[in-house]
Amino acid sequence: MGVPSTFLPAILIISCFMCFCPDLANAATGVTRHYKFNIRLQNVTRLCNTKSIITVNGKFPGPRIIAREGDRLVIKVVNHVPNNISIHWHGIRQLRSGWADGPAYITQCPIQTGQSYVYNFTIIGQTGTLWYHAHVSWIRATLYGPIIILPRLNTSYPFVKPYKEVPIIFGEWWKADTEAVINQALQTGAGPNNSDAYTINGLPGPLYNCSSPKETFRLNVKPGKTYLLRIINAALNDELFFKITNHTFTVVDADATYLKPFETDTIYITPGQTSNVLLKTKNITSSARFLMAARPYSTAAAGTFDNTTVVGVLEYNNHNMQFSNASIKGLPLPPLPAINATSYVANWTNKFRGLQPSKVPQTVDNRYFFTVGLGSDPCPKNQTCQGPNGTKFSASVNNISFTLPTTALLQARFFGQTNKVFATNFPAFPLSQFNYTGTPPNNTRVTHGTKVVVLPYNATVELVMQGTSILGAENHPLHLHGFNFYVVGQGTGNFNSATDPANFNLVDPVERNTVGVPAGGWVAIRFRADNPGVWFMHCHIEIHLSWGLRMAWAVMDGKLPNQKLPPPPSDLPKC
Ligand SMILES: *[C@@H]1O[C@H](CO)[C@@H](O)[C@H](O)[C@H]1NC(C)=O
Ligand SMILES: *[C@@H]1O[C@H](CO)[C@@H](O)[C@H](O)[C@H]1NC(C)=O
Ligand SMILES: *[C@@H]1O[C@H](CO)[C@@H](O)[C@H](O)[C@H]1NC(C)=O
Ligand SMILES: *[C@@H]1O[C@H](CO)[C@@H](O)[C@H](O)[C@H]1NC(C)=O
Ligand SMILES: *[C@@H]1O[C@H](CO)[C@@H](O)[C@H](O)[C@H]1NC(C)=O
Ligand SMILES: *[C@@H]1O[C@H](CO)[C@@H](O)[C@H](O)[C@H]1NC(C)=O
Ligand SMILES: *[C@@H]1O[C@H](CO)[C@@H](O)[C@H](O)[C@H]1NC(C)=O
Ligand SMILES: *[C@@H]1O[C@H](CO)[C@@H](O)[C@H](O)[C@H]1NC(C)=O
Ligand SMILES: *[C@@H]1O[C@H](CO)[C@@H](O)[C@H](O)[C@H]1NC(C)=O
Ligand SMILES: *[C@@H]1O[C@H](CO)[C@@H](O)[C@H](O)[C@H]1NC(C)=O
Ligand SMILES: *[C@@H]1O[C@H](CO)[C@@H](O)[C@H](O)[C@H]1NC(C)=O
Ligand SMILES: *[C@@H]1O[C@H](CO)[C@@H](O)[C@H](O)[C@H]1NC(C)=O
Ligand SMILES: [Cu+2]
Repeated sequence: MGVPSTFLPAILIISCFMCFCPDLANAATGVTRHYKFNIRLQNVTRLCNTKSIITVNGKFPGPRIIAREGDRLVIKVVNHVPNNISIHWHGIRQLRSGWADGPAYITQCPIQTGQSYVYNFTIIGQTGTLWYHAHVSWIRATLYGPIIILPRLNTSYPFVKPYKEVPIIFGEWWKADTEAVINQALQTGAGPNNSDAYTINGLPGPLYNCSSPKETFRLNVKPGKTYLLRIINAALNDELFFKITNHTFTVVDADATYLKPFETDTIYITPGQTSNVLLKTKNITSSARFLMAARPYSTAAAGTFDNTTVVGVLEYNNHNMQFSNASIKGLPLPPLPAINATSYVANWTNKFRGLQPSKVPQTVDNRYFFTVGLGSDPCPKNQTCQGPNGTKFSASVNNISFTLPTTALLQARFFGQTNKVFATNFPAFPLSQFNYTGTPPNNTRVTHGTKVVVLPYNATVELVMQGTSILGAENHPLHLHGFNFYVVGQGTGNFNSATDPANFNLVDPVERNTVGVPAGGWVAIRFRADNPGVWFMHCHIEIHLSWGLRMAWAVMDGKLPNQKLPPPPSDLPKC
């Protein structure tokens, strides 16, 4: 198992997903790895409740994709469920392969029931942990899994070689059908029902009612070894703190880019972010157990989000010891920061520095200032709405709540049907200015539209994203498709264009694909538009995305042949 997949039938490759493919260490680099994703319903029981969920190959969480930097991935996705499906390979740059990016109605029409689509792309210049997830409605609630990118052959990590590597994927579980939850919320205008549990690798742990001992994640470790935890926040709506009692971590990577390592006892991670951290185990010779726990960071009103705690167990020298919920509940919970610990989050973001010599653009061709935040829409005349003051919740960027088109933007662009599908006048600055982090104006009405920003090929972009306090200041983890960006600055309150840029880090900023716009603050990023296509940018809190906190960048082709987007594959789904 794990030899170049071209030598093996697909069925053998699938059985390899759950092991760690030891032979991959010797496999050539630059190979093509084939995967087949059958999207199927699967009955899964959690917390005494059995539910039919959408899965990849019947697995929850989905199977691991393992590749080396430089490899090509060819993933055939076959839709056997009643819902429309599309899959996003979150964080993969998709250089000149925008047709494989995945967001429904942005780069492709969804894969309809009974149809299939082959995602075909290479991994260029990225090593670490990324992930895949469905990118249509709330299907990603159960359809997600890790993408593990190993260094090129004969290249090693810039840190101690880990003894073992372990994915740690946080998720969010509803007993109800999540499609019903989001459809009801959009219909009534109210916030969605809270989730019932958080999960670690699909398991909620013993602090929830009716959790069976099998529903707890257990990590068995040996003493005195270094473990690489590949952490992914796949939760729909919640940023999380994560901690293990009496242990510390060394953070070495964020969103598949290397960091200047730093120590911490508490990880903070937003939906959409990934991070590799080293865990050095203690020199304990007897058997011992420690709790690992995660719970949210939020500044939203109490009751409007799931404030429960998921725990798993770190077990030393455990030779299949008997496991009871009671024995686990007796262990001390690691002391996590307060749920509203905004200062911890601000400090955390400040610790991130890129390891490699930075390619951050030193000069800027195009500057943008976007407000991001919540808002509300008036209730339709013949309806009663359950959002704030009888309105419907909404969310926007520069006061525009983005409407998904009925055909994919990238197809429209490629086939010259732009005018019918989207407008190119997305505003570079807010249309009306106000004290974004002060008392909001009483008219929070937003307009709706399908508008994009057009960028010339290779333009350097600086974007300041300013959080607003409309309906409450919250952190918004903004995710950009098709690029990594450099986080050059952040602050609280309103961005000051006269004084803040002087403090930008243009030396060693972190390079990533998802960054939190701080609650009641701002963040500044830079990137180079070197990837032709149409690239979605959105809040990775799924309910904010559903409410319209999303927009797109249309990056034009360059002059040379290798600066152009190739034509779409022949099996690209149609609307
Ligand atoms: C799930 O359970 C239901 C009810 O028991 C059953 O009808 C259905 O066939 C099951 N689905 C799968 C995929 O096993
Ligand atoms: C994937 O893309 C490459 C490069 O365009 C092409 O050579 C190859 O045939 C494609 N593979 C499949 C299965 O579509
Ligand atoms: C864990 O840390 C606490 C507080 O620092 C300490 O009292 C306790 O002895 C430690 N337990 C173990 C098993 O290391
Ligand atoms: C969680 O939220 C509920 C409802 O607002 C509240 O009663 C409870 O105290 C909160 N629990 C924690 C741990 O914050
Ligand atoms: C956090 O919440 C607590 C109550 O749970 C409150 O006393 C405190 O003022 C809040 N802190 C911040 C920074 O909002
Ligand atoms: C944030 O960092 C500052 C400066 O290092 C420190 O004084 C403060 O205690 C930190 N706050 C939190 C919540 O960690
Ligand atoms: C409200 O009116 C619209 C258009 O007239 C109609 O499509 C919709 O079904 C009505 N909704 C309700 C709840 O009556
Ligand atoms: C609802 O309306 C009242 C009275 O106009 C106002 O004081 C309050 O701030 C509004 N609440 C929201 C959430 O908009
Ligand atoms: C904006 O509002 C905040 C919070 O009320 C206040 O502290 C700040 O002074 C205001 N800024 C301006 C420029 O009015
Ligand atoms: C909204 O604000 C404007 C001016 O800021 C004021 O004239 C108007 O009365 C306010 N409306 C409500 C409903 O508070
Ligand atoms: C992109 O622009 C930079 C200058 O900003 C230039 O050095 C570089 O050659 C350009 N790259 C391409 C591929 O055009
Ligand atoms: C699936 O997508 C097609 C094409 O956009 C659309 O016409 C159809 O209504 C969708 N079906 C469902 C069940 O959402
Ligand atoms: Cu958001």
